[in-house]
Amino acid sequence: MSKIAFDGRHLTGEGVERLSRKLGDLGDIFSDKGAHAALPQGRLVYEVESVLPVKEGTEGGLFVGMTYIHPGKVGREYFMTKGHFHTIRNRAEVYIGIEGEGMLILMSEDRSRVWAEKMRPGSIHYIPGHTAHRTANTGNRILSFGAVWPADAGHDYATISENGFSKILVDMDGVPVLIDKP
Ligand code: PAN
Ligand code: ZN
Repeated sequence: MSKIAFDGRHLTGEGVERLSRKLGDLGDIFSDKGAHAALPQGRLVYEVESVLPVKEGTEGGLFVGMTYIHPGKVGREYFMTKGHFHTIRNRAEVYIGIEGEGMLILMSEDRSRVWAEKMRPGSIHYIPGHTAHRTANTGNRILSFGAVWPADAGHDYATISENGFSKILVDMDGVPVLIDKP
């Protein structure tokens, strides 16, 4: 029997690592700096639970994780993850929508193309290599999804922290729309 399970709310079992990201940790990702500064910096934006059955960097190994993004907005921009490229750029990943509604936002390595896929319970998303990825909660309850990625992929957050994505996802009269970064 598997030692790890998803009980509908959380990953349970041995060796589950947890991290949380609050508004105060995410000052560089939201474009409306004034709106960001006006919100409580301790507010929880998302949590990640992961299971790393092999050592980070193991070629051929896989990691599995769950992400839970709370509903909310910073200005017109939805609560979202930091986003990253994989350090080994050709490493792909799979996301599976579990609960709530959101958008997976993807950007090509040369920044020329940004596109989005709708996430909902049961949706399956293949994130190709060389593609930055982040997720936004566009609904009014928690968005949760599962992820599986290669153990040697690594996370390059710096490139996104410095330049962001070339488009941002904003609420336009209740509809999520990708627009050029202001
Ligand atoms: C996911 C992400 C998770 C949180 O497991 O790490 O959704 O997003 P950030 O890592 O961008 O904060 C994944 O893509 N792993 O590779
Ligand atoms: Zn990833």
